[in-house]
Amino acid sequence: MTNTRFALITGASSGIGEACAVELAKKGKNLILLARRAEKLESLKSTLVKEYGVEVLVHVVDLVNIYEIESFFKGIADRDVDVLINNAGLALSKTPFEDYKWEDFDQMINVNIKAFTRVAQLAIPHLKKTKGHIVNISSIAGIEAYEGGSVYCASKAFVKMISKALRIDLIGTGVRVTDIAPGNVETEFSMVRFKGDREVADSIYKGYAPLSAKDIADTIVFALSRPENVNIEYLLIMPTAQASATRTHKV
Ligand code: 8X3
Repeated sequence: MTNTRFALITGASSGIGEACAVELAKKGKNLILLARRAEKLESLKSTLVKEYGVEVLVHVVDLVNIYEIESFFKGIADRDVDVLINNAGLALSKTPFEDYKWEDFDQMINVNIKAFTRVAQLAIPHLKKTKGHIVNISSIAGIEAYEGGSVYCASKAFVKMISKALRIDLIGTGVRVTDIAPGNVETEFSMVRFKGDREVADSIYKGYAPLSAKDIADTIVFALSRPENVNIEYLLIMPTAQASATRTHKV
């Protein structure tokens, strides 16, 4: 990891994205951080610049708008990006398929599938130039469907399969592709899914030790720091007390 190169992180203002920004900054990595929330990005930037002396560029991008993604990439055309952490994604609600609000399906498809795909596509020329590394964040939901999870689970299966396809399409370029699939990580994820219902959101993480965003970020830093001939292709990471998407031992 050299100093003129940048790691690009989507969904960088909280959770796994923010933790990746922190852990990479600790390693001296320059960062390009994307999110919707300007204040959170600015405050993260000032902490990272002060604490670790890295260069941090922040961009407020609404990933639902593909034109904003395209215009962002035009703006960083002369930057050397050698890491993409394609992290932005969300679940909205946990509801039987037929009762789901279309707007929730639409939002998940827009962010988890469409934006995810366009970001990866536009990052690839950078990564080919730098022989870089794409880290896609999927989920245990990408390999196990569960009640009320329909489109969210399907969107994460999409991430898993695109990751595999990218490995094939990028073979011979030196670009590495890693799919990190977390289980229960205590972040804003559940507050977003349950639309601000703190009690329900907290109940997801009660009675056992869930993963922290840092646990995932540490693993990502490990994958990124392997020698060039080593591609960690897929890692499923769960709390010790979680054995499947629907089986968590709580006390
Ligand atoms: C987050 C984990 O099990 O809530 O992707 O889908 S889960």
